[in-house]
Amino acid sequence: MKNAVFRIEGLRCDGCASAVKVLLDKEPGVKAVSVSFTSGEARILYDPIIVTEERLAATIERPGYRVATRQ
Ligand SMILES: [Cu+2]
Repeated sequence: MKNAVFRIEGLRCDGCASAVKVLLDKEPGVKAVSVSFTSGEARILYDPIIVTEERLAATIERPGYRVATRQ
């Protein structure tokens, strides 16, 4: 299991953060997600054998948000 922290640009409210969380929760291999509008961060616990960090970033960016940094 791996932990990723993504800094997201474009979240405008708690609803945006919730929408990103719903998308990430649907991704196979994702075990736990928290997305904070206040910090602009997504914290994701995932299985790197099932899903890649690149794919998670693409999922966040699909509705138009931008992943600024990953760690
Ligand atoms: Cu919003």
